[in-house]
Amino acid sequence: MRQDFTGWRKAVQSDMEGLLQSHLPSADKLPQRLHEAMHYAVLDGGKRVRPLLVFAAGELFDAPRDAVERAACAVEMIHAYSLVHDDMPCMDDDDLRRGKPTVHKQYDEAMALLVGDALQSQAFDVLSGGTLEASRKVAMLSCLARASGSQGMCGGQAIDLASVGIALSRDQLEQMHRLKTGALLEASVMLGALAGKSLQDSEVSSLHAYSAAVGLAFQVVDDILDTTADSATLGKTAGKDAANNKPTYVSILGLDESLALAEKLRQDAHEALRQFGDRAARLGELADLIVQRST
Ligand code: GRG
Repeated sequence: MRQDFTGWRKAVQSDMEGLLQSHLPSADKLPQRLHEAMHYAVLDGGKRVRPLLVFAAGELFDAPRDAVERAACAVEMIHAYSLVHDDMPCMDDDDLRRGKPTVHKQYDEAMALLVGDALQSQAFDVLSGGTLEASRKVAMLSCLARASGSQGMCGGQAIDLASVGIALSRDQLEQMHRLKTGALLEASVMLGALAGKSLQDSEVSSLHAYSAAVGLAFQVVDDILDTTADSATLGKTAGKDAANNKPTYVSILGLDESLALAEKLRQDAHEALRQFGDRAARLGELADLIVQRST
């Protein structure tokens, strides 16, 4: 019988802790302080949304377990690196992440820089391992590289940094978020799929439409939570966007329209999965989770 969604989600989240630990260099290996700080950044925290997307897409396309696990760890390492760098004084300058002091607060700035750099390299090393055929691995490596680089997450971050105090249009805001947050969420779906059986063009299109909807929904909800939730619930500083004079969906559309947009995107995500039928139920449930989350 199919496992219920909450049981499945908790099992993946719990498995991820051991998997990430096993794919990180041991904390007692030289240089111990760097390895310890990498563990601090990655383990014991986070919702693991990106790994959940990898696992759900992997299930849909019958991907081998080891390849799915490697992809899930790789994408989470890239995500953790982005959070460490984003929190640094040269970017968002934050003290709290995942309910703990940020890496540059717990260690120091130089260590935070190195932790991010090393996690990025580690992600690609993990993804290049395993027994999947080489052509598939290359496709997955390329997918993750593009999503993380200047035409994906880093590019979105550059636009974000340049937009402080500037009145962005809704389209400009959307473009920034599609790169900054959406690209890695989309890569999570595509990595799970690429690890499995060959994809037809129509399946690729549906997965892109699904990922685009959940990627944007994730950010709209992030903006909503930034204004409606407190720091203790979020595990990060709430209200930062307004304090930093950053454009958000709530500042452009208002709260009610932002909530309606998140719901519309949730429905778009389900619509995009239609051709897969019940086999894509997990991805549908993840779209619900992303929109209905409270942290
Ligand atoms: C520094 C290269 C570089 C990129 C930073 C993703 C990012 C780009 C910055 C994070 C800043 C931020 C708060 C973005 C909003 C959306 C987001 C990615 C939130 C954090 O992701 P969650 O909610 O975090 O999945 P957890 O801790 O649950 O993994």
